[in-house]
Amino acid sequence: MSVKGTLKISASLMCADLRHLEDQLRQMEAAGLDWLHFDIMDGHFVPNFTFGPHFVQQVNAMSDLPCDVHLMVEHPDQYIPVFIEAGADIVVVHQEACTHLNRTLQLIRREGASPGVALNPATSLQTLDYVLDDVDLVLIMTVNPGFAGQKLVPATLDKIAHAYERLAETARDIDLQVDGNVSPENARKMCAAGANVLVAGSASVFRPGAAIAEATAELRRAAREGAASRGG
Ligand code: S6P
Ligand code: MG
Repeated sequence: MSVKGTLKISASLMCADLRHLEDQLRQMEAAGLDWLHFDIMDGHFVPNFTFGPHFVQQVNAMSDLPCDVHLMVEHPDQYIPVFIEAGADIVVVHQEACTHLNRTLQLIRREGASPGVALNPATSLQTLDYVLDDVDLVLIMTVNPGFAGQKLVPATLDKIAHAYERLAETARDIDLQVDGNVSPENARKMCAAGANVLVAGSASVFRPGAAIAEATAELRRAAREGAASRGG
């Protein structure tokens, strides 16, 4: 069995109420959220801008939760050291943004973080065949990256199941992460398909009008039901 079994929920800070960041972080910790998810966008790889390393460093100083940094940028090699210096524990790069993916993943490891690779909805899983020795995490994007609050791309549910089968053939333990419209309803299907790390944003933990603790508990329940239906 080679998808890391443990369910983890990574809270997408892009969807948090940043006017009250310290309070939001305390609520995330109290809710038992596992990781903090930082969406880094450069206005080139995706048509949007978000955070830089200074923000990661500030948040890292305020919380002990692991920092899961999702780099949606061109030329990621230029920025990996500075994000790791800022406190990134996990660095995920896009296959589509890396000319020399193997070299980039090794750079992340050498700089002291856990490497992950992200695939856009339309990117084939075949690319995984050549990098599974170099990653601790595979991220299947379930929306096209760039924005929160989008609809799930339906074909990605089968893709999660196929990725799970592929990871199960390997000797290494690798997390299978999903990102985009991870509502409780979708999380049930995603975990049934084999996902074990959920990025939680406006469809769940930061749903307008819902408390972080209750929304997290609801998401976790749905995820566990999904995993149980698979026998996981
Ligand atoms: C999207 C980004 C995501 C979003 C997250 C938002 O480009 O990578 O991490 O922040 O998906 O969640 P939701 O529930 O609004 O789709
Ligand atoms: Mg993300």
